[in-house]
Amino acid sequence: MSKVYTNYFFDEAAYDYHDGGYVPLEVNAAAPLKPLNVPPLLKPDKETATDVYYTVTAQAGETQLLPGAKTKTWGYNGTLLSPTIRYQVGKHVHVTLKNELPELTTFHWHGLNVSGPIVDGGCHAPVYPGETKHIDFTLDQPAAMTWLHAHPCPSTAEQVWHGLAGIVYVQDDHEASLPLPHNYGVDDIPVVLQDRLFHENNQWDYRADYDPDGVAGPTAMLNGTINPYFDVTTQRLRLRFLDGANRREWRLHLDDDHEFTQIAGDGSFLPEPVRMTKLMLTCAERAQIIIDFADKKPGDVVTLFSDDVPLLQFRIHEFAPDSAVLPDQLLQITPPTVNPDTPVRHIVMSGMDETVALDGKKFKMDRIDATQPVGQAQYWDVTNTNDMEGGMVHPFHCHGTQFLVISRNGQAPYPNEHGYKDTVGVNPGETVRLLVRFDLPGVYMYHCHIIEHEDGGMMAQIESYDPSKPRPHYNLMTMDKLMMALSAERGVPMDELWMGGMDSYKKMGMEM
Ligand SMILES: [Cu+2]
Repeated sequence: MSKVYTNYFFDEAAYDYHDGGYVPLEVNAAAPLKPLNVPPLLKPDKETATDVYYTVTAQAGETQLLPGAKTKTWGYNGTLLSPTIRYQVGKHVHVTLKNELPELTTFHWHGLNVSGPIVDGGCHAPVYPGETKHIDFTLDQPAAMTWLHAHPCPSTAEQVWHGLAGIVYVQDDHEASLPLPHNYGVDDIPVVLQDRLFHENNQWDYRADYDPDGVAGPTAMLNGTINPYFDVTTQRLRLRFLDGANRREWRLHLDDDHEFTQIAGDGSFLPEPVRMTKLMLTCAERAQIIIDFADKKPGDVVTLFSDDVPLLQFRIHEFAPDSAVLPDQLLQITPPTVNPDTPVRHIVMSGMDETVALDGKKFKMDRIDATQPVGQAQYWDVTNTNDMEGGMVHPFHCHGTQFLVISRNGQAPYPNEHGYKDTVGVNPGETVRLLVRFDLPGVYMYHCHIIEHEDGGMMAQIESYDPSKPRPHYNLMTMDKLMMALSAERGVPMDELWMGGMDSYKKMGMEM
């Protein structure tokens, strides 16, 4: 690992700051510097040698984000975001899902290889207000940082905007054996990158901010902290970034182009560490990096930026020297073999604003768009047909699997996407080849992760099936059922019900 990469890899012409509706980040002068909030760890309700039990409650509340009035927010087991959940591979996990919100929600485990559509928690798994549901699963996948978020289509974007997102670590023995910072909250820190617009009285107003190409705000919010700093007390710091924004891309770099090392992406460690000075994340992507502050002394401050806007200050304190060296190989990946008779699946993401579509269609909850035998690897060629001029990077995400990125327009993938991933940014005019295998039968959604695009219909679903068994019947959600429930919960007639994504269907004259 000798080369240091100094670019963001993606096509600059497609960056979000070229959009007409782009909302530039600005430092919010109303908020004083505050210590970065590090979410507490979620404690199990009960744990045995083989099983562990958790409760996750979606709830509404108020959070002190800016001086003055508190902001009305939603969260899991708290008023905003969530405690960090840590799942151990091989352990049987039981989760009680409680909904104390005024309306239905779902609990989607983004990046976990769990069965769809119910345990996965997409749109087919509503938990109604006041209701409690139980799921259980055993994970068999590499160590990674994944996440939990609400996914009731087409109201996913609004619920995530309210605060329904949280960090989920997947841990295994291999990770524990690596010479990495492991001390949660001290040198192993998750960082959820989000942005919001504060309206009168410090409130958020999703509908007022609505943009079919994705809602953004000028104020960066990191783990629910505005203007954060972090006290560095170790030579090496491991940061686990999640782009938890609805639309914003984050182009991260440090003062003076201080070097850092990426060790993991969405779904696993990278096979080899990658040294870099710049890191771009598209929506829902994750990256774990290690910063080595060996050349810094107490009193120094190192700042993390996105483009030219400061996000987070690292205040350097005394630390003990750390001589640990990263291994040249972090993870061995053996790609599954593809049967030469298996056709390549072609997937097209097209459009902008209300015209967004996947394979020329808008999402329909009770339509299964594709099938794939369980356990069988297949190439997926995912194309973004936007023009480079005025087009955008669409982050493609698939539920229930971790895939490998094989190529971009026939060329090698970016140096930092050789590990398992579940979300990949596709440039305008580009075809990204993925190698996809489902390990569990079920129905899984795949979509653009600009959340307003998925709500607006840039989404489809695939059934992974066992060819040796009769095809199961899946009880899929319908738009009528969803709208009747929401109309009753919100106390508004059906024809006055508003969800962001609906506009995109209506303007295109399409049924949901
Ligand atoms: Cu998109």
